[in-house]
Amino acid sequence: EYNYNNLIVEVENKIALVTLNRPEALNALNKDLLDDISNFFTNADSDSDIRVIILTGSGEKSFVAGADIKEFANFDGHQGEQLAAKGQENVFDKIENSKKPVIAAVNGFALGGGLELAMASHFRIASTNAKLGLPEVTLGLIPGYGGTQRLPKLIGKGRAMQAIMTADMFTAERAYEIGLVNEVVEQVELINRAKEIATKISKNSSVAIRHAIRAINASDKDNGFEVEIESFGNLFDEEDFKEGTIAFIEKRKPNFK
Ligand code: CO8
Repeated sequence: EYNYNNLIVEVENKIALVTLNRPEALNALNKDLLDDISNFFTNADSDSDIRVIILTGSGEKSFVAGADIKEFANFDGHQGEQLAAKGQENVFDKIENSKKPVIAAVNGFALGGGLELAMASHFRIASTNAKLGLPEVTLGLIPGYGGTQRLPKLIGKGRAMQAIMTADMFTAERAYEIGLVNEVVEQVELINRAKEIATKISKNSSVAIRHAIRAINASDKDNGFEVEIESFGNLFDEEDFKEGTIAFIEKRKPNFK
């Protein structure tokens, strides 16, 4: 019943296992994949066959390696701001405000937009090989899909500052210690464990859970997301952004002035 180009959706026992599937780009978020995710969440909200959603990435290496750098490399400030604003509204906020619980099963790299996707989910578990980080400053950008807002909430402001400034990745073990992920399991066990948690949730009152999500999310709202989008857009007009993205595509280190 579900048909998406870049998502594999398997529904069983009221649990939807949603696999982001662009293995050739380590599941990077391009426009088509973002559209698929957005459409899936719209459909899932009113689908009585689905009580819990698990998000994961295809392959054994990557959850999501970020927004698709090749797709936005020649955007200007206006396009960059639009991209971030639309993405936040149509995908990331939609996930966070989903009526059905969303578990991110982080099976490898969760970088940039990939970590932002995991953070927009209601909670995260990870496999031992997972690596999580926000490397946008290496491209002359900042996180544009809510990362500046959600990372400090989850791990504290000082740790988030350091992670975003250094672009360092957290190992799964470290991510667990600081509360970025709730559990770490071997990769072969990851989906089973996610399904086990989902099954437990699916037996509780779905109307109560819907209200719990709404109440827990209610404490978050201020204008931080707007500031992030505006700064994100401004950076597209800077030289560093051109240098950062071109360097990535040319597989060399950027030379920031
Ligand atoms: N975008 C596009 N293509 C990508 C991306 C990406 N984010 N990540 C990996 N790929 C591609 C590579 O280009 C490569 O393609 P090809 O084979 O055609 O050269 C293929 O996937 C495999 O990747 P690598 O060969 O690089 O694999 P490695 O094992 O050597 O390295 C890494 C894995 C470390 C994950 C490396 O791929 C990497 O550093 N990727 C980029 C990570 C990154 O910087 N992510 C942040 C992107 S910016 C972002 O997410 C902004 C969020 C806010 C956006 C708001 C609106 C846009």
